Amino acid sequence: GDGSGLVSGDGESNNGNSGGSSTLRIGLIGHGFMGRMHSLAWQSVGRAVEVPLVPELIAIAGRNPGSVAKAARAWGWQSWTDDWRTLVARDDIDVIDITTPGALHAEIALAALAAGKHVLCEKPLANTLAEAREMTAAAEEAAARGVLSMVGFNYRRTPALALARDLVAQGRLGEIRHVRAVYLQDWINDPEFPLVWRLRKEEAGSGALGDLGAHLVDLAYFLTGRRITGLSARTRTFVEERPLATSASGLSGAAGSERGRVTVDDAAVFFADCEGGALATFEATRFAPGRKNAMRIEVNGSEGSVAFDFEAMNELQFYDATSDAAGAGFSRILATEPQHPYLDAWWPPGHGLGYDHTFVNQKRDLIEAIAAGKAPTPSFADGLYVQGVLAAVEDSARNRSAWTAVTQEAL
Ligand code: SOE
Repeated sequence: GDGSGLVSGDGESNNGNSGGSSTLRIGLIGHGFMGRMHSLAWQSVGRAVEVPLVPELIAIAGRNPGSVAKAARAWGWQSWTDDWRTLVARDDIDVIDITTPGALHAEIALAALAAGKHVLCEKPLANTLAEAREMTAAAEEAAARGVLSMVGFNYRRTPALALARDLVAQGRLGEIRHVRAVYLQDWINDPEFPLVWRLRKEEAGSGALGDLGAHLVDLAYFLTGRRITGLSARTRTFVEERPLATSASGLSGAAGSERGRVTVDDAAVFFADCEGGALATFEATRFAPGRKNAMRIEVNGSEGSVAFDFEAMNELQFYDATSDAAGAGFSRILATEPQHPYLDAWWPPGHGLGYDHTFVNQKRDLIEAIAAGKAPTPSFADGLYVQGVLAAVEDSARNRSAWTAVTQEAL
């Protein structure tokens, strides 16, 4: 089925600027938690922030016709379909935004790039290293035709983290020695929590590793500009069987009476060597009671440190080791001021941003890149690098190896 007619009946586009050269026509694939975030962001970016091209929400695709039709209405899409291929084939769409489970990323991205659409693909880029390689090769070939692509590591767009990156880039931390990164959640701590898609390898690729660890690996690189060259890892699945899900949405679901096997990791821990001699440690888990979205990252350099916790996402802790010892201490920078990254476009000083705004900032960066014809970051090649690290973690954990090199191909 499909809803190729307008869901709103009045025939007007939602920005009043339909078809003009100043619009960017979007097709979104996926209508889960990420589909909702991306819909909100595409809707609001042209209103909240000044952008050179205003997005037009042309169509949304999802596999369940009932809920995709509902999503189209609720989230402001002009039409819907239960077959993503029709979106890729439409000539009134400029950008394909992929928010499906990882199992579909490669197939959709390859089809969209071949059809000449710009692509935004959620993280992690793919479910396997082989898929990520193929996608990156296709993205590089498409870039030569002016077709751009980006992988959706949204946390790069948190103002406090972008500020941390600027401080490192300005040399305020001196020589980088440590990256200490953890991503802690607790939403599957209950062994009766159902077997949702994020717990099945064929859909998600991996568990806490790819869902949470991927963000940390990307951020360690984003903050320091250094990549991981080798690592040692352990992964664990604490609850091996769970009730099958009878319905699921976002990070919740209803449990049935039958049970099935969890086929992904519940937690991953690894330590790594980075380019330039820094040492990094990582921990990703969904079994940390009380930690809801505690993505914490600290960087220590010869001249100072920065520390961040997403549960206080508007704050950055900064320690300047070169300042007068008697007065030294971590300062708490509120990254809410117009001179901080992204804040030029938002509220008056001090009002702060939330999780959803990281996606609005992401759309802003992508739109600006497309308008300028410049490659956006993070690129598919950056996503491939992360995938190479995830694969090395899995290899190391499987073989209990003391050391696993990160494939140079991905570097
Ligand atoms: C669920 O663990 C989740 O929504 C992840 O999929 C996101 O990538 C992370 O940002 C928040 O938690």
